[in-house]
Amino acid sequence: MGLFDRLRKAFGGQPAEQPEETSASASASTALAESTAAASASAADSTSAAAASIPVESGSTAAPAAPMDEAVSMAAEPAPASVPDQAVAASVQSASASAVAAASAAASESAAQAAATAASASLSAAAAESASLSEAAAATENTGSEAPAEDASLARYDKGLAKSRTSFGDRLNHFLARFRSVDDAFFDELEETLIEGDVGFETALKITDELRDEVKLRNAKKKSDVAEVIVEKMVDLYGEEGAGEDNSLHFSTDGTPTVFLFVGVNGAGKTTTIGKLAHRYQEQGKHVLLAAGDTFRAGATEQLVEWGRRVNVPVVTGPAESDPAAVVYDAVHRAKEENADIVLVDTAGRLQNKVNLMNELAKIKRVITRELPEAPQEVLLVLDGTTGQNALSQAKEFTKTTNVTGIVLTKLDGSAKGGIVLAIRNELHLPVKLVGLGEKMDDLADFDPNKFVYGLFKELIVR
Ligand SMILES: Nc1nc2c(ncn2[C@@H]2O[C@H](COP(=O)(O)OP(=O)(O)OP(=O)(O)O)[C@@H](O)[C@H]2O)c(=O)[nH]1
Ligand SMILES: [Mg+2]
Repeated sequence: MGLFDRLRKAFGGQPAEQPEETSASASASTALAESTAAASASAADSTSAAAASIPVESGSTAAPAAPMDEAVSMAAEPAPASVPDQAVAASVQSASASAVAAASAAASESAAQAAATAASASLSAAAAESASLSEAAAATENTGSEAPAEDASLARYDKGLAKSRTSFGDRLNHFLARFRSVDDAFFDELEETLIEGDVGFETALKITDELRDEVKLRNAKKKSDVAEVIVEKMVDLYGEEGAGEDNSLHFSTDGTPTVFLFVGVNGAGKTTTIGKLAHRYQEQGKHVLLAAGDTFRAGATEQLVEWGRRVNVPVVTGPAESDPAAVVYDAVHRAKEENADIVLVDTAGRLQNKVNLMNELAKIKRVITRELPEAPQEVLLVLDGTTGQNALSQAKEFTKTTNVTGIVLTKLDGSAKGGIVLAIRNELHLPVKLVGLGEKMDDLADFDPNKFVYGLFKELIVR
């Protein structure tokens, strides 16, 4: 079973045959439209259009939406592990809808928390049905003290991906509205639509090629059938490419301090991500140190020091324009002496030129490994999620010279280019490990691939 079917099984179902589920499904669409309305009126229109227009052709019947408080109370009852699929799916949908509605309507904190917690519990139950989803559930359990952040992230994913979802759904709908028959011109245009949707060039070609055969094979003529095959292909390809992918952050195994090195072009969000992560580990009671390895840009050290002050974590600094590797050496040395748990190393996004930057990063890495042979446990490439294809080219550039272990995708809260996640996996084969969902210290979430892809294609998966 491909990822598409597994997600549909976990999150969706057959609305027309199951009255209860139909109302849960309708409430999901309603909640989504409401949440988007809060962000932008025109976006809400197109989101409901995207939610309505494709399923209408598939023959699903509209049903009155469940009142929001009813949906919340449904969500408040976590599904037992052995409940049938349909019930789980209904419960997941309503819980997810409630979480979005509660968050977007700025309802009381506790309501949002309750809905998110219930959604997470139901998700775990539903996840037992599929291998990849149960991995996600296991990862959630393993995070232990990070669990509350994980729960709250469910509502944030929905909200954070609203723009990307609308943008992609719109594009697909506009495209489908233009074609009359499934011919060569159709596939050429589809290819362009997918590239514009930031799924990546190679991915767009691959999907279109596979689609030619699949559409013929299934004799798909109706627009809704073709749309389904398109999304199914995208989700399944994403699922296949992610087999064995490890989205977790790695820590030292021998009791020595863990070191995470952050790299990426200027403005991507390195310093901000370090501040957020420092906050996370500090809250967990870990001994955290920050290393101000960007001595090049004026104000960069001060920016990290300010983050350190805000989240109550010490920062190791050096004079302006001094050797960044010396600052990092000091930080690692201090971490060893103090028996610190984790060192987060900031680096410059730009030096005199690209070669200097790459050489500098290599030198910093050597200094770390000389002091701590297992470290750095992570070299995290920070990419600005609003830049789409540009982020992908940057990533290709960095990975040529630096041994990147994972991606941090920032600014998803304001991005319409969430589709870049498909391209990162399919073309770079690097795991996204963290996502930035705002500028504040709590606006960072562990990346959950299945929740993400569900958030991106929600209306097209849940039918
Ligand atoms: N909305 C939003 N803004 C973010 C996010 N992450 C970072 N930013 C903002 O992006 C801007 C640049 O972030 P920095 O952390 O300074 O980027 P940097 O990679 O350290 O940049 P240099 O130090 O110039 O190399 C800041 O205004 C941040 O507040 C995010 O997840 N969401
Ligand atoms: Mg910085």
